[in-house]
Amino acid sequence: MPTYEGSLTAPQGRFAIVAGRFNRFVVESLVTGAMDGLGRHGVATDAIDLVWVPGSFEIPLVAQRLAGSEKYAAVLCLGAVIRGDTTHYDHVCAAATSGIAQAGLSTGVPVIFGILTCDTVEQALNRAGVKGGNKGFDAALAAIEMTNLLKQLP
Ligand code: INI
Repeated sequence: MPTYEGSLTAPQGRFAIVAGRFNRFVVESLVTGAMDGLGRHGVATDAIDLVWVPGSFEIPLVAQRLAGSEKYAAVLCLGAVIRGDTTHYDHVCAAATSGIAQAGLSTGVPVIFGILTCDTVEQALNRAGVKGGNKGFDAALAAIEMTNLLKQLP
């Protein structure tokens, strides 16, 4: 039975990180984790471009532009949406989630969802390197794996 699974060996090409500045103290740790994950798997620092946008809502537009530019093997989207007193959280989460999925589907380039959607700041920090791993690091591995997988598929 032919079975396909992307390796974690650094592929050729450049990687882009699109990071939402909102809750920057959390997102900076995600960016550090993503750089660490890419670097530990053989991606050179000068093969990574970092783009900051105001918040998670703005990530899909830039991710789609970069993914469609034919300059990047994959695009990593990093942000932190933390619930407040209103329904704003739900709208930002919905737009970011569907927009990021759409950016990948419309371009055929892996566009990785590394956005934390949390009820509390503590939950977010725990997923940005404090207790529960680092979702930026995880996003880096997903980007490498998906890039390699798409190259292998018939
Ligand atoms: N953006 C985030 O990335 N995280 C949040 O928690 C957040 N909250 O809660 O408001 C947030 N809002 C800003 C939004 O992403 C846009 O930048 C803004 O609405 C301008 O379009």
